[in-house]
Amino acid sequence: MTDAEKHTAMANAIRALAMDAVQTAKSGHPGLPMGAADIATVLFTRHLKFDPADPHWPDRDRFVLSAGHGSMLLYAVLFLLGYEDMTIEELKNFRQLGSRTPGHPEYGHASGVETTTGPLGQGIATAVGMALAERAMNAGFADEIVDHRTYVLASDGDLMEGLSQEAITLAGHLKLNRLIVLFDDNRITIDGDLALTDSTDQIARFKAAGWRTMSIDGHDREQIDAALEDARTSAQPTLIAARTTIGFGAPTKAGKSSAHGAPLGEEEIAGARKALDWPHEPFHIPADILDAWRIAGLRSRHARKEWKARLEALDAERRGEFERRMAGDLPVAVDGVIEKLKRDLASEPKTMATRKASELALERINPVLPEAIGGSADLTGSNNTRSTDLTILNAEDYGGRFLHYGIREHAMAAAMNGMALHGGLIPYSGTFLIFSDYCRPAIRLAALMGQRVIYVFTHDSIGLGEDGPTHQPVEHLAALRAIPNLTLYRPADTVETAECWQLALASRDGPSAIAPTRQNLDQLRLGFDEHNLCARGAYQLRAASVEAQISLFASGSEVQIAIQAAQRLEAEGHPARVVSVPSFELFAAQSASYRCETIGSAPLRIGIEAAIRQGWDQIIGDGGLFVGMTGFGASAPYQAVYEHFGITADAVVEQALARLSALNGED
Ligand SMILES: Cc1ncc(C[n+]2csc(CCOP(=O)(O)OP(=O)(O)O)c2C)c(N)n1
Repeated sequence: MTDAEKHTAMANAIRALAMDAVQTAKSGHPGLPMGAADIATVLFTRHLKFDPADPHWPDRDRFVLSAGHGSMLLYAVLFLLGYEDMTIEELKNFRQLGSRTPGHPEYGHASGVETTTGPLGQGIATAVGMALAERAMNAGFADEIVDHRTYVLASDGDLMEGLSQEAITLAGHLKLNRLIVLFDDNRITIDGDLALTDSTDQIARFKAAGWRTMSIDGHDREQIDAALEDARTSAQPTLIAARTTIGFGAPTKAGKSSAHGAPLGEEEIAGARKALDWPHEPFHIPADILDAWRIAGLRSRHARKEWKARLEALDAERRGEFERRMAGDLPVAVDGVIEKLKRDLASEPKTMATRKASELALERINPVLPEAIGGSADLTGSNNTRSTDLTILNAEDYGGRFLHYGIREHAMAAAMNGMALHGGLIPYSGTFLIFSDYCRPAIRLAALMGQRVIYVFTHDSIGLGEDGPTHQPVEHLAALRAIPNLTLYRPADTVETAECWQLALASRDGPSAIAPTRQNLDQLRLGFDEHNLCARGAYQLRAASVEAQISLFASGSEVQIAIQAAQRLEAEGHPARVVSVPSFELFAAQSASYRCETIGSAPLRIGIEAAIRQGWDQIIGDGGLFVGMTGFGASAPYQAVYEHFGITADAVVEQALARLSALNGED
């Protein structure tokens, strides 16, 4: 076999596995794997650095299939290269329950799947975070330990999504020259020819964002090889626009949208087998072709062994630090600084906005947590996410630890996913809570992938005041609470804020969102308690003098309203207790007995939160009284807005008394 014939056979192995797996599953996307098979073959057999025997090797190159619908491309390649957990059985079980081969690649299902993709645009933006993490870790540990690249395969759909614009401009600005995007330039989307919907000159677009660009024939192995070689020497991130034919080899469907997302059908597959000169049975790869792939899978074994020797040669402290960070273990000092902060706050209580309290916590945390990379989407001074010790991370200094993401909330959230997935870093960053909507698809993926990403969503309610209803979140707390595996914190004061930070950092298996206020709040927790009371999600902050008639539940800035209301109700002869609820999710995870005890048995339960009621019924019940928002806010100084919407201690007392009378059958 000539080299050219060998390449073609290896690429055809991908094509055959993809069309057969999709046909067997009776669903899936054969078009992209068949079209991009030549690109993948050259990339994985000649350029990508990885070792199937050690899929988590920290210095491996990362490969992100941004066009996640083409998952069979990745699964086929992983099988062919010899990743142990990607067996031929898994390919036969494509898209079946419990398989390692779900419809779209899902992080944690099979080794070699670096991130979950499927929502177009997410992969390329996540990869920006991976490429950034590589540079940040390189700045700390040098070339001998951290020296790899991030490759992306992106489709027309990826590049049409708005998120990709945020991502490519961020990568260009940061000069992430180890990011290489292979664009599967097939000019077909589901609805038909790309000309239906888009006229963008992608080369000009990427150039304008500071990328190096190339255009090649995506079926010419020499051109693919040369472009990838060239990209390695670039001082900028690289776009390789590779013109391909979707469904390459399919006799009537190649080049058409009909190849995109449905089984080709028996007849078409038979025709493709002929056209590709692939006479083999479904799922059968001839030994010589499989051997060629397996040999390619061994390509970087030596490099990995050399890397391991270099790691072992490091002094014990440095090596230990690298291994600790990659394992995601926190330094022991973190708990100590939080405890010290709580002691300081007990001896000198502070009235301040919880966004400021968050900064206070970061001032203590960041010096002992070198893996924390902070940031903000152009609201640094408002989000209070930059502690004084953090220098700027930019193209001139990847060793900085604070990133100005610009007004790119969505890419910020996606890049944080990439950093967390890369390992060695704990990304946190801020914007206004209202703009969590702009981050939401990436937050959802962080939750789905179980990544430790921390969002600081300040300006958490109508309490932000004058900016008005466009900036005042009302449904956002409920919307974030609806995302499984995301923990939302709404701390009530300085002490709770410190505790919420401690919990967010310790949460290794999922993202956290902290929602601090713009406005000042009194410190409510005055004594020192070594326990993290927020860890239980809700706890009694104020007891009633005798058996409570009323239980008041509140989060964040409304806890102080609850306390004032409880004091007045007590004064009027109605014993009232207050429960602070910093996190619904953590409370829901407590034992039934703790939840029962915390909810209590007072005949009247009142929830207070400057947001919509949704979600509160699980605490206050259907018959509970809710003091909050039912619509959008208003622009005015915050005290006036609270007054206007009736979220005050007076209003709570008035409603409580009215409800008590009704409960007691009085008029
Ligand atoms: C955010 C998002 N919107 C819509 C979809 C559904 N979808 C899957 S693939 C695709 C577009 C297909 O075109 P292209 O990206 O060029 O892929 P190709 O046809 O080349 O495989 C769409 C709209 C999606 N996966 N993600």
